[in-house]
Amino acid sequence: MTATSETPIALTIAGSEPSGGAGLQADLKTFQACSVYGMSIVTVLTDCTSQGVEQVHTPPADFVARQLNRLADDMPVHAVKSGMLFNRDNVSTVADYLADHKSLPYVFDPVITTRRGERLVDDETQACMIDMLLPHCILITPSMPEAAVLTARRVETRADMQAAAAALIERGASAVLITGGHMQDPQASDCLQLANGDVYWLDGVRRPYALHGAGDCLTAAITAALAQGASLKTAVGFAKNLIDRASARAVQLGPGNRPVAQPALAQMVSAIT
Ligand code: PXL
Repeated sequence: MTATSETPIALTIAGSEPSGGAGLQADLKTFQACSVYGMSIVTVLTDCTSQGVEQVHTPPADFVARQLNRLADDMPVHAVKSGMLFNRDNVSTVADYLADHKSLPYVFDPVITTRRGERLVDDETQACMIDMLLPHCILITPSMPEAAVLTARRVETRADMQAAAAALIERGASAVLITGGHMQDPQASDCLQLANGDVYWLDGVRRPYALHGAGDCLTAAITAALAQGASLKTAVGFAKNLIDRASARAVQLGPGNRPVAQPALAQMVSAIT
């Protein structure tokens, strides 16, 4: 279906995260704060809390495809992001959808490691992500550990980030944003590299506490801005500014990592737009 409607609509294809700091719940809250109508396809159910994920439950693959196909026939979509896809079936379902919607801006958050760098997907699923999803995305947004796994190289310094981004462009990505939250540096700078080789550093402040879901909210804010017609560079700059502010006001809600200040997001959007 061709995207029409006055109302910008963004879709997240992601996992359920009950504590609401990450996953599709955080995506929907971010879309809402950015004045975008949010829709969600649930890929997996997790038992995630502020302390992390212990178990993942996968619905039947044909039901994920069914949700996506019914939605595609029902309402327009102006931008889409994917989060935790977890298995090969979900990856190929998303790839089929994207092949049918070639002009739809797609932000690919490759959720393949935990915050601590532990692998969440097997080698086959990871290879399918690269083969099937990378060619469709307007932007891929790995963290430093994810960029290291995807490119099989060390990603510890700014130079490493730039080299890993170039390697992902080489493999077919249109643009790469490597988030710098894991950098051993007082700054938490993200590296944006475009297909023409242009590199932009987006500076942010490292917080003295661990965050939960900051990357999800960042990619959701990028997707929301794209749904509203922003250029990629504008969308990334807006989202980085927004999530940096929201990270500064992250509150300890559970015993584990802190979600960004979601209730204040809408007010922060007004302050920067
Ligand atoms: O923040 C990555 C992430 C994405 N999606 C789901 C998650 C998590 C991290 O815990 O649970 C469903």
